Amino acid sequence: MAYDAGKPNENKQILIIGSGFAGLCMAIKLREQGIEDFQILERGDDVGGTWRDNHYPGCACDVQSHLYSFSFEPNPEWTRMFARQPEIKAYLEKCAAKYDLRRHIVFGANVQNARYDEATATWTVKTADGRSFSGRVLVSGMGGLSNPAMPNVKGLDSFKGKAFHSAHWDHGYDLSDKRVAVIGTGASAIQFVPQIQKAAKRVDLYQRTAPWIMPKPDREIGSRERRLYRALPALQNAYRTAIYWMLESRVLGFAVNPKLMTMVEGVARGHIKRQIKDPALRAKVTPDYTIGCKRILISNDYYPALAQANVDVITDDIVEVRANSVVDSAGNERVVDAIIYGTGFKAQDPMPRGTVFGNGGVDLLDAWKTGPEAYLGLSVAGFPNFFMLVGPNTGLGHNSMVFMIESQVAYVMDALRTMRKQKLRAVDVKPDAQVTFNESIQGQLSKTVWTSGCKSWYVDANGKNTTLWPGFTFIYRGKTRRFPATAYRLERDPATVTA
Ligand code: N01
Repeated sequence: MAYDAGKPNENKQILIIGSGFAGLCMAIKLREQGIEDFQILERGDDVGGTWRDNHYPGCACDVQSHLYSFSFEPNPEWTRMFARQPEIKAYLEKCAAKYDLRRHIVFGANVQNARYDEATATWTVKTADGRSFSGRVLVSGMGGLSNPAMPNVKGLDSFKGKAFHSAHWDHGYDLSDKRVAVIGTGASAIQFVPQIQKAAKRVDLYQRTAPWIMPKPDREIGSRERRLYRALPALQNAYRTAIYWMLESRVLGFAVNPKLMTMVEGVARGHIKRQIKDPALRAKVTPDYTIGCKRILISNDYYPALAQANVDVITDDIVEVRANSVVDSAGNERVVDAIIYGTGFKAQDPMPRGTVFGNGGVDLLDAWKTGPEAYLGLSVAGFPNFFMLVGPNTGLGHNSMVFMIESQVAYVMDALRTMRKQKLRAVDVKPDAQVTFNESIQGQLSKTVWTSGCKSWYVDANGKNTTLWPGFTFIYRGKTRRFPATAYRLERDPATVTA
């Protein structure tokens, strides 16, 4: 049967994995085109993706909310320039309600694996509870940062106190008067450390690499301004556009002329100097790599929190965790009640082995011998009708991911239109199109600040950047505006082929 966008069907034509920004955007655009025969498989019990899972104290967006929201669904009610997690989660819930998406979502559907069957051109998805779903087209909206990473430290399991990852925050655990070890100083940790510092008796902050941190241009959005946005949507849109171009201009430093980053570094150094008086602490938190190589963080309360008497920044490596303590490479053993892992996500391993199987039962990881890669970050040769939203090399270090997601969803929509019009049952990107595309972006990436010599989750163990888009997002938008059928192997539906 050819893909038919018009007719609702008992057997779902499209399966979407995940109901975060990506999965919801896909579903909204399908419904806008009158396509109802899709199902969203969601492992959690609510929508929101990363904004449902990450609810640690202080969790907020580090992209301005006017831009970190759907272009077609502006929210005049944001109460801050950089909205906090509860507001972003509420925004996504509101979108799900407005577009009546919940009836399409199967909650508690934790995808174990997805297999493509060439004979029937069908994807079959199995969930952890033994259920099975099938569809012609599979869209992954799983995101690159959904599986928490734990450090590889001796004795981790022997710890008898309280321990949790920032993505699994236990709000039931009262940190008052507790001695807490925090491992990691990335985007998540710099948001929760100032919050827990106020309550905890001690915070031992284990910093492996100091992050570069810029002042956060955050402010409240008062009721008058919100009224204005409600009355004049064009005004909010103009603001959004201005933010977009302001953030986009950062590509000039990141990817066009990394020497420009020296100016930015000056601002970050000034931020340290203004907020930390102690020279020893200043030295500890000053990074020794080019700014921008790792994600630039923004905060106004992190450095002041580190300067408090109950915080100790420890730069010696952790060598062992014992039943009630953490031991560092200088031989210090510090007794703690709790360990909080701010150790990030498995960004280099977005789809673990055994998850996605394409033509001939090939595991996606076997197709990815030199690390994750896809044509436009969306399609992988040998994996027909499979589209990845927020796939390889489409992450950003400088602008809003929602912009990339909308570009990708537009591409998938055009792919579906092409399948319907041309009566295709399968589209499979040609290997040479994938190779040419990836050679081109790897060439561009080799000249960027992200490969200037630091260790970050952007690059894998071999120094290959498999996560970031190498330049301007409007270029990506241009490339994804149309589904390029000539780059794909097209399979006509046998039912429509006449003798
Ligand atoms: O994780 P990270 P995150 N011993 O990978 C350290 C997004 N995000 O959860 O730098 C000691 O950045 C590790 O050290 P090092 C955003 O895209 C967005 O904070 O590798 N330390 C690092 O300091 C972000 O980039 C928002 O040397 C160890 C930290 O753990 C991404 O999520 C908010 C260690 C991990 O930092 C991930 O952020 C929050 C060890 N063995 C997050 N192992 C927004 O506002 C690891 N580390 C949109």
